[in-house]
Amino acid sequence: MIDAGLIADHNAARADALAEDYAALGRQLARRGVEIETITAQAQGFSVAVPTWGVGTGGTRFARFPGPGEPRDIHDKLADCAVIQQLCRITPRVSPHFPWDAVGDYAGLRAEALALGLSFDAVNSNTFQDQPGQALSYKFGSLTHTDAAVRAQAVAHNIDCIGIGQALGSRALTVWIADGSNFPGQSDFAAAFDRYLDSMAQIVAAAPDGWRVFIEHKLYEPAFYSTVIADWGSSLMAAQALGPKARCLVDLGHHAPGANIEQIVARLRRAGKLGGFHFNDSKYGDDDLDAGAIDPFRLFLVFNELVGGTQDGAPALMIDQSHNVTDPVESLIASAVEIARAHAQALIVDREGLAAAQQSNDALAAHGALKAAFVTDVSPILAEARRRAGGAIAPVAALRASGWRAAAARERPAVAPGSAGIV
Ligand code: LRH
Ligand code: MN
Repeated sequence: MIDAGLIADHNAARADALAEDYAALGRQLARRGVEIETITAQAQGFSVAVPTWGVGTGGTRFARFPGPGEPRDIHDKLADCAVIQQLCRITPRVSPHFPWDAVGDYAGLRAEALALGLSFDAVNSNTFQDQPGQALSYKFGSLTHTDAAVRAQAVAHNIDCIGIGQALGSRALTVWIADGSNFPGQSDFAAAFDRYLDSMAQIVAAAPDGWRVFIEHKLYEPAFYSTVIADWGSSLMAAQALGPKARCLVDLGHHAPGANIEQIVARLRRAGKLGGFHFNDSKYGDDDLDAGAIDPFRLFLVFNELVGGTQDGAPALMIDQSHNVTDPVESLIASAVEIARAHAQALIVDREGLAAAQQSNDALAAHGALKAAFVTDVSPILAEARRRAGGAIAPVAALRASGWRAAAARERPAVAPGSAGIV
């Protein structure tokens, strides 16, 4: 962990400037009828989960270039997640992936996380890779494979993940499958979807009351002609067929360029099926770039659909990124802050003004109501919320000043370059 004294000194050096900026923003918002303390309190209550697979350097199919102090296992990953939470105070939950994070003692892992100030969000299954010693291959699919024995193997793995999740105190399972085809004619679309529903019905039935099973759609990759759960329509059809525990998870990078994701969010909410998010950013495909790095306005528009209105059960907010060229811990801190920024900006939208302009078809005024919130620099609110929660006013600067990465590098053996893939 970072030395608490260092964070205190770091904040002390920045407290006056923050107080000045906070007061100025408070006056600006007051002129717009917004009470800054109300927004800061909501910003303090905001949180987003970090992915265990995101604290190590990520890669592509071409290569992965590990950095210094790479986490060796789930224990190192939890330690890294604890540092992110210590500095930004909005990431108290971790989303694990199995079998990447498999251990022998899950009660012990839960206690270890608790001691670090962390708990577990949705667990993720993995039937998109073959594990050493696995009986049947997922080369041609998993939950939708034409061979019932392969489907049964994949269902069993997901049910195992639910068991692990229960031991960890999680209340949700995220199911993303790579199932699809690379050639027209290779797959019977209807039959594959029916096999999906049959397999998922067994998984949903195994989930305890109060649990959610998230269906994560993705347009393509690794299948490059068709994907069984390719879009929100397929996901919603499945979630509606599978009952109340089944919900749709929106990974921002899983759509065609130009897709109107905020409208997809509005539709899933209206259907009462918006289960959660994997936040990241992208310019072309499933690039898994840092949230808000490419299109922060789109991220804001997604939160604009989340703030206000109702749906039973708030969606699970999680990050899913691959950090190929940055320090993963720095990127996760910066991304969590950008996601909190989009949330805070959505909170200050003049909802009455927006509704009136929409009703009177005053397009410019309606757009202006959103833009006015988006262009407001809410950084003082986010920093003040962090400071009040015991975090760092400038978390990435504090991390760098602490020398934490160098210390991790001294403790953890260097990882040889050479392997490819996202983790
Ligand atoms: C698939 C995905 C899924 C995870 C994986 C690491 O692209 O978004 O959520 O299982 O990335
Ligand atoms: Mn994802």
